[in-house]
Amino acid sequence: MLIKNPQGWEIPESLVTPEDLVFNRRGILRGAGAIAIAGLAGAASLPASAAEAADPSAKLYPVKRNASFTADRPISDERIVTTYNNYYEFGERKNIVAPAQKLNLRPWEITIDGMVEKPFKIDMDGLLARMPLEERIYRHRCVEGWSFVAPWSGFPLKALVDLAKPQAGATYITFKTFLDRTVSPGQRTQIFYPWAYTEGVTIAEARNDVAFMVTGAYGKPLPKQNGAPLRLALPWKYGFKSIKGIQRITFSTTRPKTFWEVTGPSEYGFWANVNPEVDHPRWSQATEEVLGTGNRVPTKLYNGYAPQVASLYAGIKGQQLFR
Ligand SMILES: Nc1nc2c(c(=O)[nH]1)N[C@H]1C(S)=C(S)[C@@H](COP(=O)(O)O)O[C@H]1N2
Ligand SMILES: [Mo]
Repeated sequence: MLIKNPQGWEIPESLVTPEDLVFNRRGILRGAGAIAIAGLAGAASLPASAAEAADPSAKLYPVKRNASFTADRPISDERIVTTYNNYYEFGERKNIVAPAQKLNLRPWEITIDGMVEKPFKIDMDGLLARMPLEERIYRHRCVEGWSFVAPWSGFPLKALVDLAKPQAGATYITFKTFLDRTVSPGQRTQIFYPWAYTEGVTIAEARNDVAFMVTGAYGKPLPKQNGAPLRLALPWKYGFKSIKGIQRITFSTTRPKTFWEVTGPSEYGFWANVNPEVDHPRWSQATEEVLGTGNRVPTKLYNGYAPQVASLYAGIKGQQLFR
């Protein structure tokens, strides 16, 4: 995100003691146990294919495309979208594909709590079974000034809100990424960040048609580096709102403090709606580089989704909607 970390004591990851090797004798024991259990499971029922063993949702894709969500630009190369990533849990550089593979996608439990009728946990495959899956072509605009177009698979966020049954007074939803220092080098060594990564929306935003939960891409399960097994896509907002690796969804009356708001309050806010006329404090937001094309093109208000979302903000005054 191009934030300069002011801490002089920040040290490169390569110099940090690999504490999982030093302290984690229990980790080694757990590893041995896991192999034994996998052996038993394998004897009982062999998985249909290696892909399904790795991700039991593989058989769900591809899903039917929803023709209401198309883009006025070509879909970006799958190779680009799946190799040029922002995922600070796995490093601050763009190529985090290799470290991200350490993330275990099963079991994956999502906690739904706060102001709901009854808090509950649901495992990823149970959630997938209950949600209406579809494919949408979405634009993505990073606050850093680059963009792409991707075919995401998933379900409308409002379907999840309905499943959660928020109480009448709830106004905000907070999303949190997994927290596991044994898996995430960022959470282990970049300790000045306010982990776990946190994002939020209003329930009105969540109920908008465009707000989408992503579980797949390019007709397949979502790659780990893109936020598997569950991420958000809010394409009218800067990319950092589209939180990856979601494990907790909390309903409240208070507005969450988000990861980037806490990290850089003078540069990043809660709303973060795309607006080419409101500059980032350190660069212009007027144009964007469309990944893979070599072109810079003008950025659009609400990233082109103004007809669907602008009315959400009609009543909001005196607040910084565009950073
Ligand atoms: N948990 C988590 N979610 C995250 C981020 C992150 O660092 N951690 N980066 C955000 C940013 S800045 C962008 S642009 C998008 C990038 O998504 P992509 O890698 O699928 O393109 O993820 C967003 N979601
Ligand atoms: Mo971003």
